[in-house]
Amino acid sequence: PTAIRREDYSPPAWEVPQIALDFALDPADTRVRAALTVTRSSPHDMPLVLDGAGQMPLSVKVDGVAVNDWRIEGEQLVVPLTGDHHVVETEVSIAPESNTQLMGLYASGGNLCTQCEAEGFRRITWFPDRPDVLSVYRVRMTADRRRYPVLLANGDPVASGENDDGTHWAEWHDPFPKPSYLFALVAGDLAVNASTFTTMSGREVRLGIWVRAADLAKTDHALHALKLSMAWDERVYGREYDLDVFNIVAVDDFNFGAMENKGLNIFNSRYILADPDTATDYDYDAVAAVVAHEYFHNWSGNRITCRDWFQLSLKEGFTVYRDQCFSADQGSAAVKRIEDVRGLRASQFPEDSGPLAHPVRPESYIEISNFYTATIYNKGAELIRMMATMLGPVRFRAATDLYFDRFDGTAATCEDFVACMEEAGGIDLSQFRLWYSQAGTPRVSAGLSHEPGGGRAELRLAQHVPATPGQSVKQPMLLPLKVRLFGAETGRPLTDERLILLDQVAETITFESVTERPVLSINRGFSAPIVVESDRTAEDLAFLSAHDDDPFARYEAMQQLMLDTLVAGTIHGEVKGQAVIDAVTRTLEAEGLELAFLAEAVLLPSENFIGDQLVTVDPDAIHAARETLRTQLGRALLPTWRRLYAELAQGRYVYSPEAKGRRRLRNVALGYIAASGAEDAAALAFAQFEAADNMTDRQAALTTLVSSDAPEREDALAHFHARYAGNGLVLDKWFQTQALSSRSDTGAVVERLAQHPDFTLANPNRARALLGAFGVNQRAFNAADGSGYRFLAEQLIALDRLNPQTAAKLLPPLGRWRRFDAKRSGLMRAELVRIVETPGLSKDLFEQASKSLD
Ligand code: HT7
Ligand code: ZN
Repeated sequence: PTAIRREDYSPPAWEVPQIALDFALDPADTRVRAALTVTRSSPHDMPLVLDGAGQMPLSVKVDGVAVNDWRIEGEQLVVPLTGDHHVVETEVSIAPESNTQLMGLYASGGNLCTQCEAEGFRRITWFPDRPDVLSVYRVRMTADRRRYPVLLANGDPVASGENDDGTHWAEWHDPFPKPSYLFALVAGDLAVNASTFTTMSGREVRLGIWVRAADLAKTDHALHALKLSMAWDERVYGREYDLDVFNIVAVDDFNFGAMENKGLNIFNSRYILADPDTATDYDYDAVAAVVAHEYFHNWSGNRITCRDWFQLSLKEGFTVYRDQCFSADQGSAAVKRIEDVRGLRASQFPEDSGPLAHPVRPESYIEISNFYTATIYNKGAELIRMMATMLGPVRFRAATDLYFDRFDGTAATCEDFVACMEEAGGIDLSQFRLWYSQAGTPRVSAGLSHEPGGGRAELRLAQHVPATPGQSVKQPMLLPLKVRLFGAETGRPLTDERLILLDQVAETITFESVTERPVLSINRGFSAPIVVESDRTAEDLAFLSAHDDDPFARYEAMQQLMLDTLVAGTIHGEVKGQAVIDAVTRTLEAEGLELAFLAEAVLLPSENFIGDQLVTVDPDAIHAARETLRTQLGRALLPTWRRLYAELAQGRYVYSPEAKGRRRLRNVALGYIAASGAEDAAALAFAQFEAADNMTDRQAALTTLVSSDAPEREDALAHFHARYAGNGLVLDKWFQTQALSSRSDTGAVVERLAQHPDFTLANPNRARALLGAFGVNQRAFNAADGSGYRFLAEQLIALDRLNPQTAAKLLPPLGRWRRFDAKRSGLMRAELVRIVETPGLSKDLFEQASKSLD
């Protein structure tokens, strides 16, 4: 397969200002007729080149006349044209029911739906399937009336009617020019949760969330989140919704979380459906965040789209930043920041230090679907956040206003966005642009010295950006670091918070009038997505975990203390946990901290994150060290955990920030009671499992039991499976919880689960629940005999035949081979070679596996 390179971009030779699509929908044979109004974009003599995906045109007409001088080149249809304006018509036949890739038009749960980003539209009809060709769409659908009573497409409905042959039809029109990746249609038997929203200029928008009738009661939370999002975007960014209707459809088979198609968002049902019995607090939050994310794309993505796919972070990074801020405004901003940073460290940092590292604006790709990554999304969001930090809220808003006004209706670039930040923000971002082009997580070393007599403190900072594939030499970056000093004796702040813009390889910052020994609080709020290596002692970290006024920095100090303890324990085989025990004790006793914050603060870093700190990952030693510290914490604080467990019990389920915090801390307490080895732990967990009136508590109890040897384990799993038979989203939890178990037999259990009648590779959620969770279970996946590697490789090869995108997304755990001992490395590489050499492999999986071998 060949690579596409950013530097080869050239504007489209032909524009398509309008397209009329006519679908005769049928699962086995859908006829698609497309009429493209095409315009030569500049003086040239190039033919019209349309993208397809192997389908044969049944007919081609130019200006109403059938032609036969067209040709197929590779996967493209080439049509010679003489004038500057023509209407080109094509007809194709496609079979949605056999579309297992879930790209283009496909069937899910008896309904028909589309997924076009990034390059799915070419699987529907011939078209210049690139994001910088913007067209006004008119869509007509005809389908069996009984089987597909609901017909939806982008934009506003224009007309509908019935035919004599049992079919009916509907026509939709979207007045906003859009790229083909935002096209969508849905035909199905669906029920709607309908409502309205009045925009800031007083227009009434009809809202609809469409699901199968049995799920209707689970859509209120999503609908509420949609209204909150619409109001938030008006208030915070001045952005108003622009069509008369906004529809969301939930489907069970979906390659991603959701899709922002103009006026017709299509969602993975896991990000729409929520009720207390089936969705955890985490699920509720995720539903709201994804609903907001897709809604916000209406401006950051749809009104202003991307010139080419190298600019993907223009819409994704900015939209993630917007959804993170939205979620922060709904509850605890501190806890949200902690969760986001934890996610970044779990998914983006490993990507940035592994074989698949790439810049936020990549230079080349083989398969664009492989670039919907944590780097594009989450690191991209951190870039926006750093610019917002440097500009401050007023200038940042002026800069986004400028961006939205200047580029509305166009396909823009990351550079366009940064230029607006620069212009309206009045700052020079030349060096900051390196964040878009240089991959790798910068590392900053920080050393603080103090002259006790002179009252001056010096902070020595040095930065280093590690080499990444294709980028061996790096330049120093512009790093916005929020810093503050605290007095070691008094616990009081000695300075204001300072924003240091580190732009050199090394720099010394001076603080005057520092009257007592200072302790350094750095990268407060995680102001830059970097790794900080400081000379702070365990006492300093414990001190900050008790006194820092920035909640993130306080959490961070505790995490660092735990991490240092666990790394030392892994290396030396002995875990000296007293400092952590003392710090956790003080944190739990501190006044005025939110319960959800406490729950985050006292959780140990994950085994993977500990592994990321080590030159060679020893999964068994890491597991042992972490379990030991968990046990020490459990035992030392057992009375506290028991008190919290009792005190935090609540009456009937409510979903509120306060109630969520209580549940979260109570379930952390349950985990520590179990870790202590208390004899009643399994009984306590099982009682909670049985009595729970909500999924958060039920799943937390199940998680505790699934990692234990208690006889209640099997009972709970059987109960859970029986209770939720037929509920796919909850069965995913059943598979996932077992794949994440810390028991030593997890590898064998997962292999057995892959043979379970409820397991299928055809549903991406199910595949991710088992294989994705297993891949992040560091100890189980990295079994010394290589059985985990072999199992994953076999599953991915099988999955690739059905759904290459999903297979490719699950490959990264095999790419960590450089981090392990020689035996494990060899076994992992052997599986990667096996994958690469598989005949008929997709370019998706080929790209991921071959890059992982380099
Ligand atoms: N913009 C959407 C991306 C997406 C996608 C990408 C590849 C394959 C399938 C997909 N489904 C949706 C989602 C988002 O970021 O909002
Ligand atoms: Zn997005």
